[in-house]
Amino acid sequence: MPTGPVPAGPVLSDVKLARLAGSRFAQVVQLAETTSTNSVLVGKAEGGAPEGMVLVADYQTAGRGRFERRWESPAGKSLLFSVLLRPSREELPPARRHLAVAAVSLALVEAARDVANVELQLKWPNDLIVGSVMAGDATAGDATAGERKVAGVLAEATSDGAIVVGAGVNVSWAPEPHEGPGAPAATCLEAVAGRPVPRDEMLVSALLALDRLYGPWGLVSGLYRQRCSTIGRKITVSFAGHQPDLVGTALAVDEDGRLVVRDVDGGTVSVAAGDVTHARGVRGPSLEDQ
Ligand code: BT5
Repeated sequence: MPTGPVPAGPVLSDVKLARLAGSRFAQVVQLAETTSTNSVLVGKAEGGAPEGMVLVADYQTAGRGRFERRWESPAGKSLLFSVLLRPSREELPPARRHLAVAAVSLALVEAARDVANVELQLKWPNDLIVGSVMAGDATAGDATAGERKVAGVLAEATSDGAIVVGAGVNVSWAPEPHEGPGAPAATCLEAVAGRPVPRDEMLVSALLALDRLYGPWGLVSGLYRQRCSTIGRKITVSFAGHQPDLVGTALAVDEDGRLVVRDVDGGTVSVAAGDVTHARGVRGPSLEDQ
C-alpha cells in the first residue's frame, strides 16, 4: 500500500469546527495517524465516550473493511472518520440498526453533491459508487460497465450497545483495480469532479447532513431505497464462504434493510448481510416495476 508523509495539522480548522457547534457532532477528535478510526472509537465508546463523538484521521495503519478486509488509503488523500451513535432501543431497535449505515451513506451522498457536485449511488449494503444505471434509466445496454467504488461504510456494535459507523471516502486517490471477480473498480471524488475537493468541507457537510438524518428513520429508509442502484439488478450475493452464493434479481430493500432477492427458482429470499456483485447487463424488474 502506498504511504507518504503524514500531514501535520488537523483536517478541520477551528473555523470549520465552529460550524458543527450545536449539532450532535461537535466533539471531533483529530489524529494525524491511527490504527483504525473505528477500532479506536469502539475503545472510546466502551470507555464511556458520549454519543456524537467523531474521530477523524489523516492516515490509518490498519484501516478495515467488513470481514477484516483492508481499507487502503495513503496519508492525507482520503476522508477517514468514524462517529459514535447511542440510539435507544426505542429509537432504533437492533433489527433496524442497518439504518445507521444508511444514514451515514446518505449523508455522504449529500456532502458529495454539495461539495464536489458528484452524484454518488448506493450499492447494497455499504458501498458508495459512481457510474451505475439507476432504476428508471434502464436504457443502457450494460448497467454496470462504469461502476466504481468511491467510499465504503463499516458499522460495528460495541459491548455496551452503541454503534460506531466509519466511512472511508477516496478524495484524491483511489487504489488500482483489485482482486475479486465482479468487485467494482475504484475511483475518487476529484477524478469524477475534475477539480480539487476539500476534505474538511466534505466532513463538515457530511456531519451536518447526518445530524439531520439521524432520527427520521422512515425518511432514511425511503431515501436509501431511492438511491440504491442494486434494486432491479441481477446480482450474486456471496456470504464470505459461509453458505453457497445466491443468484437472482434484487427486488427491494425492506424496512429492516434486508435485500429482498428473487432467486433463480422464483422464490423470494431476504438477505441481511453479504457481498453483492451486480451482474453485467441490463436491469431486471424491481418491485416498483411490477
Ligand atoms: C468497506 O468494506 O467498504 C468499508 C470500508 C470502511 C473504511 C472506513 S475508513 C474509517 C473507518 N475505520 C476503519 O478501519 N474502517 C472505516 P468492504 O465492503 O468489506 O470493502 C472492502 C474492500 O474494498 C477491500 O477488500 C478492497 O477490495 C476494496 N477497497 C479497499 N480500499 C479501497 C479504497 N480506498 N477504495 C475502493 N475500494 C477499496
